Amino acid sequence: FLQNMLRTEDFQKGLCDVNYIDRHPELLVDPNIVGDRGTRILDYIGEITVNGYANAGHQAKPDFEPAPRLDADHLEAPAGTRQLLQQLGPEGFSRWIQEQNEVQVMDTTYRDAHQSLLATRVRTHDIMQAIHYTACHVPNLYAFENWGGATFDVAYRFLDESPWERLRQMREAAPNILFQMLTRGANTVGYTNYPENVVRQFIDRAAENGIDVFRVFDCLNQLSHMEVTIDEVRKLGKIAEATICYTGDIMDPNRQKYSLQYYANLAKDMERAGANIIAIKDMAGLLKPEAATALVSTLKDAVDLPIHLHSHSGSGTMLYTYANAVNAGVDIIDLATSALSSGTSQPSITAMYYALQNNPRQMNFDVKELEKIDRYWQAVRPYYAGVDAKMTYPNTTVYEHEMPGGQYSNLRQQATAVGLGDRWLEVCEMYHKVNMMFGDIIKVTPSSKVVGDMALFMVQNNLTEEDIYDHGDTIDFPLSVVNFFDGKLGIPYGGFPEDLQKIILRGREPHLESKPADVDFHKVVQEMDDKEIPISDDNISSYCIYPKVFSDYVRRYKQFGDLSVLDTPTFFFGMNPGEEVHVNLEEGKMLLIRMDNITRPDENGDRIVQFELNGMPREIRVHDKH
Ligand code: 3PY
Ligand code: ZN
Repeated sequence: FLQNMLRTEDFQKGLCDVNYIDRHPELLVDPNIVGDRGTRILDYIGEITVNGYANAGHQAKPDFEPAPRLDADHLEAPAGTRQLLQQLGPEGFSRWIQEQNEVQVMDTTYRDAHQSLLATRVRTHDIMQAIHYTACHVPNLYAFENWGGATFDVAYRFLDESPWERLRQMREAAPNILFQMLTRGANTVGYTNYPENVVRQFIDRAAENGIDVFRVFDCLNQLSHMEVTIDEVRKLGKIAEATICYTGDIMDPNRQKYSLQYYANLAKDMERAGANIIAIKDMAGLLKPEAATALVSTLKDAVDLPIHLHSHSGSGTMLYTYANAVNAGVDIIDLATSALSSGTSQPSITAMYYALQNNPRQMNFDVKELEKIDRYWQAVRPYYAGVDAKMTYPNTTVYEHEMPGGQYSNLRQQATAVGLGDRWLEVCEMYHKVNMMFGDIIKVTPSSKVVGDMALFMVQNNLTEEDIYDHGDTIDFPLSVVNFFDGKLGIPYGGFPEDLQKIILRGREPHLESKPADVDFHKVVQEMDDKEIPISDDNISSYCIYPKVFSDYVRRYKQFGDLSVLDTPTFFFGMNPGEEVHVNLEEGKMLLIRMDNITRPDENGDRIVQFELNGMPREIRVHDKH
């Protein structure tokens, strides 16, 4: 290192200030650390460069604007809500929230915002460039929503990352602010009901790795499916935020299945079941401004717990809804950095800041810092253009179809994939019809998927509602629909529509839910060992929830090593000839990778990708699949 340093021009000119190393990352390069990790990373870059991400074919890496650096390396995060929770305990902390005049804000940038806009693809690498700075400069945030929901399986499935490792890294960088996760009750972060001991073990691991607040919901608002999680969270001394999923319109006299009274009763039941906070989860963004006033006031009267509002901006009316909720006394609201806000995501944190200016409950943030953080995300969002639905304009048809923010772009992609791109409007209309045929159900993962599957199926096969009733006995319905009517997700409020249930189950009795039996963890460990999967408590949990997805991740990890160290453009696009990238393997261990050339395919279709790795020539052979 010293020899390298003595040779630099800056050093010879005496320019050795505190940013010296930042300007000269190549000084940390040591040819002796290249070894196996370096080779495996080259294997990955070679593969992506030749065959593209997810084998989609080669794509030259676009010329991205560099993201501004959010430098807070020299700062220590000041005490925040996490320390308060440690001092006060869950009950005391829950009272503290209610005593605050200022509305509290949860920042969803690291979870729901990108789940709703960018197919959940935001990588640890990009989060880690922002989180410490945010924790230092916006320390009075109530919480980060940064884990759970779809981030768990997407990390393994599409990003070659461990969600546990992401959580640990975030915890280290932001020790002062509460971390909140989204868990689907008995489905945890999966799509089916898991055995009780799997649910409990998963919650234990999440808490151990850094989660403080568990937002638990059930896709049919069935409290019995949330009780195990609430119980486990309370045992661990963490915060249980029980969730009411909001659907329909409480102000519409023709939609009174889910009435104000229904929501108030549910909140009271949740309080009795041990909830510390009640969340209103408006996953589709259906809560209109006047309805927000009525719902928040009613829930504040119904229970003696903080009320936390979560919504999505699809319709474009959400700042007004949030402002009404704030004026009605809501305790916490969910917002996201502007560049990842609006559309199917949450409203913008800075827009809300100004919307509440001169309101006595305005939050006390340094808005200039929030804007600076946002400039970073403005630069990062284009990395994900391939999955970005760019749904940023208001779309009020959401009041008709009621599709959750996170589902809209996904289902649209699915529709396009099966050739229904130009019939999207019909799919949306059918989604609404199917919901009504199913008896007007709560639609959120995974019940929303059932409605989506049925809507796609009907449009694809040109089936009308009458066709289903007239000759449904000859139709092979999607498996998720059959399982739903079998009671595998539970029983919807008000029960199943019996006629349709008979048709879909071909006249047989529904199996109705039977609780899955506990797994034998010894057997699980044996099975993992047989497959040469490393054993750890976190890995056991991942394997129980996602056996195949997790096994595939382990296989790729063995092939390519830890890919979370790569910058995002390189991860998705590989490298262009002549380009150079730095990869920080760990503190003080850096790879300097230069890509020189790619040869034409030989007679076997193989190409040679020529690199320099820390100054040493390296060649990687890659089969061109295209
Ligand atoms: C999830 O379950 O992942 C959701 O975000 C539901 O809204
Ligand atoms: Zn959401």
